[in-house]
Amino acid sequence: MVHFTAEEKAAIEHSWKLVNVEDVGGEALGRLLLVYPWTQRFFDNFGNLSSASAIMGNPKVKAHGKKVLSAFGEAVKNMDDLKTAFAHLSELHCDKMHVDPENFKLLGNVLVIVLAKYFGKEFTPEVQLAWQKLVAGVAIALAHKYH
Ligand code: HNI
Repeated sequence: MVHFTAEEKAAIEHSWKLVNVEDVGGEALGRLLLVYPWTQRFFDNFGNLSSASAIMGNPKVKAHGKKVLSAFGEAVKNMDDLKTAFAHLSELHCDKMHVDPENFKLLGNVLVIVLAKYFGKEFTPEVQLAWQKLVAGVAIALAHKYH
């Protein structure tokens, strides 16, 4: 299980307050679709994903990215028990969406990179490490109910 120090929790809680879930979530999902194009098959109802600018400007990508990143808000509130917090979403992604859980790690890593871009110098190595641990914990929790 991923364990967070008090400093890591404080760093995540502080930086989370500064995150615009629509901008960061939209960019993270957009980059996932661009960098790992096979992930596009889960979103075949999203319309035009034919180029980088189409993906990054697609309102459905933005809206869904916001939804996904908002769910990270639950992770920020439940750092001590991510498995319980994400049990329902894990079942949904397994049984309904059939998403290969490897993709959760990809999205998490893309998210850390996008956060680094938004925060710039404030994304110190300590803050970055805390976020890396959080996205890893979320990926594990989302994979937990797979069978
Ligand atoms: Ni994901 C729906 C959260 C990663 C594919 N996803 C959701 C919803 C949330 C969510 C919240 C809305 C559920 C509902 O309708 O009740 N997804 C998350 C989180 C991660 C994640 C926190 C973090 C790693 N999802 C991914 C990845 C993929 C993915 C990596 C595919 C590559 N998700 C989906 C699909 C849906 C979805 C597909 C349904 C979309 C739709 O049509 O509404």
